[in-house]
Amino acid sequence: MSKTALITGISGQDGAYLANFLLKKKYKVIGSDRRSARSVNWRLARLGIENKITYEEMELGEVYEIQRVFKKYKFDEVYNLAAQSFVATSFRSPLNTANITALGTLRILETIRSINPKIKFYQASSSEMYGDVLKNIQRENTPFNPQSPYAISKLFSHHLTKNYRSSYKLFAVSGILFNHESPLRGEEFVTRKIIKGLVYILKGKIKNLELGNLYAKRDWGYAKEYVEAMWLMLQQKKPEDFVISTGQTYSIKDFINYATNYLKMDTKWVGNGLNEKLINKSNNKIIIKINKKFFRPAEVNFLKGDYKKALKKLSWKPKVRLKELIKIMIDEELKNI
Ligand code: G4F
Repeated sequence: MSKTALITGISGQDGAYLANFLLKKKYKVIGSDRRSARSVNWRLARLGIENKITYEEMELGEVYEIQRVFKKYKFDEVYNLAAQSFVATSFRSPLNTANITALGTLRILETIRSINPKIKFYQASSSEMYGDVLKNIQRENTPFNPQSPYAISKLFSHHLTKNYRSSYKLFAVSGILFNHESPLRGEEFVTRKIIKGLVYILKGKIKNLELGNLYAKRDWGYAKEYVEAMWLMLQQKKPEDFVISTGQTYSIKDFINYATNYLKMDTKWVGNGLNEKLINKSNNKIIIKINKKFFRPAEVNFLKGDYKKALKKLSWKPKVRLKELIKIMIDEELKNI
């Protein structure tokens, strides 16, 4: 018999890829979102699956809405991908971030515990929880040191998932996913902002792009591959948490250099600090400049994850590395301009 899965945050990048993956495995997919996001299904449309999903409006701030949805269907698996997921916004909206990204998880876990404790639960934990890192490669047992209301909310949900697993014997797991990108990434995140910006500059649609800290380093993988790891975690005999990453780290500046290289833009960096700029060598025009409004009150400077446990127990490993990921994102951006 086919399984039924609930994906919260269905309209986001991971929600779309996971829905596509589960549909291929013959799951019945129920996708939920908060009201305002419901019409934003361009990602599902891009994957050609917008008519294959059953949509439910479910505000994670409202426990009655969650209970209503859980009473209506018999879920085998629940993937909690919904969150206020933009780190910068969490500094401006800490209460909303905590209510959705932290307490939303508590509302779901309480619902599972009271309505059907057999449901398998996946929590989208984040490498942001490592924050100001205490080890130069981060694993499942590396201590956390979160640096934003977003990361603190994710850490609450991470510990809560563990706690419900040990206290109530739920099959509840967290995937600690490092940054994962794709052509379906929101335009506010740095990778898509850079790719879209450079393509628009090349096509003469905009003059230049403004960014914040160019020296933060991230472990960037391909989102389409990462959703398979989420599913694999729920197919194990024993519920356990896993790091999902590439094991490689690059700065925002490296990312820009690879992208301009692939786009065959002849550029050079000049100046430093807030005056650093990327110049088009052929006409001396500014392509990228720094705007301090994109700096965060506290930054996560370095992330690099060790996916060895996932390789050993899930037989999962990343295939797409950064240069290939940039190529995928640029090719799709050029196609859809
Ligand atoms: O692309 P970002 O906004 O992603 P961030 O903050 O690493 O978070 C993402 O990955 C996490 C996984 O580790 C997720 F949990 C989270 O939900 C989200 O998906 O920023 C990446 C880096 C930061 O250091 C930021 O300061 O890029 C730097 N940056 C520099 N200029 C910028 C910009 N980030 C954005 N968004 N916009 C800029 O103009």
